[in-house]
Amino acid sequence: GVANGSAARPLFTVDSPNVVYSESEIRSKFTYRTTTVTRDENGMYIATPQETVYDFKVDRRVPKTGVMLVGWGGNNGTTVTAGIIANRRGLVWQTRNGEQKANYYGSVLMGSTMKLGTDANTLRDVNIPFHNVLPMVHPNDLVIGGWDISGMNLADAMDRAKVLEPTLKDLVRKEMAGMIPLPSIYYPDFIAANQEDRADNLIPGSKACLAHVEQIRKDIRDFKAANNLDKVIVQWTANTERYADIIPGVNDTADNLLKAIENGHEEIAPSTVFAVACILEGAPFINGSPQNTFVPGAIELAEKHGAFIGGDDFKSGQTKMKSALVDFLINAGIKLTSIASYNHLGNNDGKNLSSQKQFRSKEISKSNVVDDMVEANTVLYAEGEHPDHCVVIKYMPAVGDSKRALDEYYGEIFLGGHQTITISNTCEDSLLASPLIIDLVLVTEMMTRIQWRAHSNDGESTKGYQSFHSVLSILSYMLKAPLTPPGTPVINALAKQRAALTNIFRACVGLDPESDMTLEHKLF
Ligand code: NAI
Ligand code: DG6
Repeated sequence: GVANGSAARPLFTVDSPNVVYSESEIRSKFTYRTTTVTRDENGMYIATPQETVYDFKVDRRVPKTGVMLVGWGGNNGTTVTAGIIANRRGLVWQTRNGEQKANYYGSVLMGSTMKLGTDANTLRDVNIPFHNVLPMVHPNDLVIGGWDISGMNLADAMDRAKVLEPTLKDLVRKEMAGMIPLPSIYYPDFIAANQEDRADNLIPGSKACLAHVEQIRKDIRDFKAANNLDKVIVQWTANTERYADIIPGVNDTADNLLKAIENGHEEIAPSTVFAVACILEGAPFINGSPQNTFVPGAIELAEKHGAFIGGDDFKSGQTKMKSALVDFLINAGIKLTSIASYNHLGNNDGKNLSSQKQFRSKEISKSNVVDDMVEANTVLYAEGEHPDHCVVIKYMPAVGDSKRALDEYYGEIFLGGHQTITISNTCEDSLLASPLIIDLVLVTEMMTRIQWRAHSNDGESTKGYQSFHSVLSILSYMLKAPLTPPGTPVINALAKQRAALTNIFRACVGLDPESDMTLEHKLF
């Protein structure tokens, strides 16, 4: 591994017998405290505190990491690429508001902090950048590449996207003109027919086959070798596909999926072919779009190979607000009874989503995001009761990437009163999504370097270290429809998702979860 950038310089060490540092590792012993609930014969709950002791092992050697984007020439692909170049080179450009410096605003890891603890003297919080909690890759050091069915170079593609200021584009144009997406696979039935005119950079063949899997694997290997990389993470930021039917014998198990690809079955989506190639190649694969890329066979294949996968659908604007606001309202005891969510946008994503089947994929991922919060509040909602919830998306070319999201939240307050909250949210969609792409890469890469083992009660049968589950639900904060290990619950509440990310990172350096009790300020 190559240690580089700010990632190599720790900001703190933990002074505890449970934490041991070596040149290459941080080892921590962490007591995980939970509560198990049962019921007695009268139906009374019995809550029993539980403790499990885990060892965590973090590889401190920061690898040289590459990211390959499927859909590299799209709005997100070009914007995140220009953004990383701008940050790496410390660019400053003129706008009508004055000078603008490159930044990573909108990235949890690069733009937010975590409370490390309380200052021993002043009793004030000591906060450190999230990025410095564990030895992470710095986004400036990422090498970017990828595929697109459009062969346009990234400089022209950035013009096509109409997201960035001309003054910034001028500064990155030369570097981006030399970036040309690799040819990709295109099965026209999966994306809108209105995308056909940009499909000029194709690997031959219009349905799944093993040759496609092999070509993608080779592309990853070649990219890794050409850039002298230790690791490659792949992300789907290509067009939203329609849902694939789940067909027994075709995509329901790992073996059937591989056979179906070999037999050229027409129900295997390009994104699933990419996922399979990445799983077989050992490159983590994240799906930033809403379709069901991870059919059961793909999840089983990832589990079999111990490969990391994550998804689905970047949670950038309307849904991020929703998963924070609904959590707040329902936890405030307000009975939300309807959520009307309307969007219009004019970029290529909007054009693709103007087709019914692709819209349907997005409608699903945008609609299930309040279920866990509603279900958790048994005071306000009877079993099976739900607020009305509808999602509308319209294509309005004139507004380009500047998406408008209009939401009305309507709820019942004290004694039959009502509260109506309306939100109008306007912002460049790709400027919101790009930092999420970065966070997803950084967290995923970090997860490849963390191992754990659980202590058995007798200490004798403690098994060796292993990785986290293949399905990285720790990525939930960045995703609208979080994929979780089969049979485990989906958490949509934004605060819980952030707490999981924060506290897992803390555990890896032997720090307890941030409880926010601040007893030191309350008990004198
Ligand atoms: P875009 O339409 O500008 O870019 C998609 C790119 O994918 C295009 O360049 C297209 O040529 C390419 N493409 C299509 N099929 C491909 C294939 N099989 N292989 C390789 N390339 C292929 O869209 P944008 O705005 O960049 O969004 C990308 C995806 O991310 C969409 O699915 C969108 O729904 C999703 N998303 C975007 C968010 C945002 O805020 N911008 C948030 C959440 C999700
Ligand atoms: C219209 O909603 C287009 C979509 O692609 C979204 O802009 C994108 O999925 C972001 O969604 P959200 O709900 O996180 O703003």
